Amino acid sequence: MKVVALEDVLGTKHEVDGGNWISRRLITKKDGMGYSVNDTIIKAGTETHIWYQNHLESVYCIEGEGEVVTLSDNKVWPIEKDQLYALDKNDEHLLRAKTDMRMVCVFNPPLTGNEVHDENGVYPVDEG
Ligand code: 9YT
Repeated sequence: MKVVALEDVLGTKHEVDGGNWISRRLITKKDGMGYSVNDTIIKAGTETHIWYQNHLESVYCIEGEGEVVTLSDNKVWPIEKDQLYALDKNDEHLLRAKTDMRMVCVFNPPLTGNEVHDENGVYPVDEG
């Protein structure tokens, strides 16, 4: 087994600044788990368009509050500490942070660790 501390990732290439968010990639594809795990801070007052067409993601909010808007139906989903949302249909969405939000994000398939969103809020498929 292994133990990964947040401080092991801070300041490395696996601490990725996406502008509206900073993602600390704790478990990535190379760890061979079949999923990846990030500890992500979403910055207060931001709105981010996200559409993971190539990944499923579960997002567990452990600090802060905000909302998700699913764009297929314009439904607003308030999210607060101790709630998880699962993008089980590759849902295109807006993520709005009212306060700083600290999120534990699990991706299937796993991120390689270096991804930032493209102009459509997408991460590419990892062909490696
Ligand atoms: C919650 C969310 O999807 N934030 C965008 C960043 C992403 N979770 C990541 O790469 O950690």
